[in-house]
Amino acid sequence: MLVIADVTSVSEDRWSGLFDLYLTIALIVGALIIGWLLVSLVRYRARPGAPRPPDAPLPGMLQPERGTVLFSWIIALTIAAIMFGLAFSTIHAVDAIENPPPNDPSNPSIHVVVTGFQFGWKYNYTGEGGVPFQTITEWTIPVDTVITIDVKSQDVWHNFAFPNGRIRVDAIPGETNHLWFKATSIGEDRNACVQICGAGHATMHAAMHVVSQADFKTFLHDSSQAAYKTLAGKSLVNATFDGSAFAIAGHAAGKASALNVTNAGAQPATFHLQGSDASVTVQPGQSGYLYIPAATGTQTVVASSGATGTVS
Ligand SMILES: [Cu+2]
Repeated sequence: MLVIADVTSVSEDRWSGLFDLYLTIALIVGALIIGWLLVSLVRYRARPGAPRPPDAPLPGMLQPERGTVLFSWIIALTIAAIMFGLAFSTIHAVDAIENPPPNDPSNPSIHVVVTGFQFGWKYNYTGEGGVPFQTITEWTIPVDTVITIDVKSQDVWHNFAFPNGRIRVDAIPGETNHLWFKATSIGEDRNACVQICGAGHATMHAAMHVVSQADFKTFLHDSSQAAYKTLAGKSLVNATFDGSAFAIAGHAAGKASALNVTNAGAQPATFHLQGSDASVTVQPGQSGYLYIPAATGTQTVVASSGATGTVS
């Protein structure tokens, strides 16, 4: 059975509050206009033999002035005040949509880059040890986690949306738009393109799987291992850490590489590439991967003991 995941974009009441505000104003204005129209239709209808109203305009004649200028000013200023109020609350809501809450242990977050193309969506993740991997027309996210996304397009204008989360954001070539949201229950949802973008627009769907945080860890691990396996087939660099010194064999000049680190020491050790957040922790007797991006010159890998090795 398909369970639709609950999605919170910003604080739900903020969104809903804005929606209710616009709906209420629209209903009041609509009722006034349609009501006045109906009253006028009945009250001022043409009656056989009735005299012509004295101020009825004749062809070629300017509309005679009715009422007072003050009344027009009151109407105009009221409308302006309402528009200012709406603009103010909308700008605040848009700010909240674009700025995610700070990432801390009590409020974990992940980052995904979403790219629209004719006709589908690509989802770019950063995996374990910093390795990039991609899923197409479907993606997986953890529940109760802030998902920050960058939205891009590789060809024409698209619009990334999921109606259940009341979320949509333009995907524009050459630009990056930002968005964050949180799924609050495990289940499925569907992303769609809501900007007509060509012959295949109607098929531009993607499945969104909201899974438990443990299942997401497994997904991230399996996807990272698969990405390293592919990368290792093209460029593999081996390294051994004996607890104090760090030796790296092979080189990776100018191409992205999988660095396979073996921990020959007696303690668990963590390795990271200088200048990057990505790291890998390797238990004694085990090995793990660290991603080395394509770069020219020398790159330094630092072990938690402080020992360094260089990849050139
Ligand atoms: Cu599209």
